[in-house]
Amino acid sequence: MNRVGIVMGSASDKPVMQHAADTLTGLGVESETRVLSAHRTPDALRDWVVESEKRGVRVFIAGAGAAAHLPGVVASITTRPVIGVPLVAPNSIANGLDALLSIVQMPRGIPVATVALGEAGAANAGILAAQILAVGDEALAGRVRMLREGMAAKVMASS
Ligand code: RP5
Repeated sequence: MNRVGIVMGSASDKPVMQHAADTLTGLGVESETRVLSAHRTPDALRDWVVESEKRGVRVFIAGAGAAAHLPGVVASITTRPVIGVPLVAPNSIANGLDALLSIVQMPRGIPVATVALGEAGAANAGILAAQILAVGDEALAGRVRMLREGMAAKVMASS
């Protein structure tokens, strides 16, 4: 069952958002990915959020650049946790500051957990989604701990 739904505003976002999907795969979490836009395909976006939640999606990851309303709109449709990934659009202002502020400045009552810009943020979104699911899944919690231990071992080996 796909427990995480990943959505992005444009096909041009795919290379960066792939890091979220790959991270989840590495942790043994199945996900599904869609390109849907808050502005260009609002009805299809709503349908996908509602239907994927019914199919078993428990956490959403939404990545967008520029006027990055996608994560906030997803959060307005569902009460599942939504993680927002700011991306650097080709016409970005200040290397993605536009998207970061669009995603982080949600109104009170409709939260989006905002991660860092770009690839690191997309990977962290995958880890954070896994950590949310791991609250009720001890096997997954163990895999997240192993990921941490692997990172620590790499750091120690590099000194
Ligand atoms: C956003 O605008 C997308 O998420 C993308 O990051 C940016 C540019 O999209 P395209 O014009 O390349 O489709 O909606």
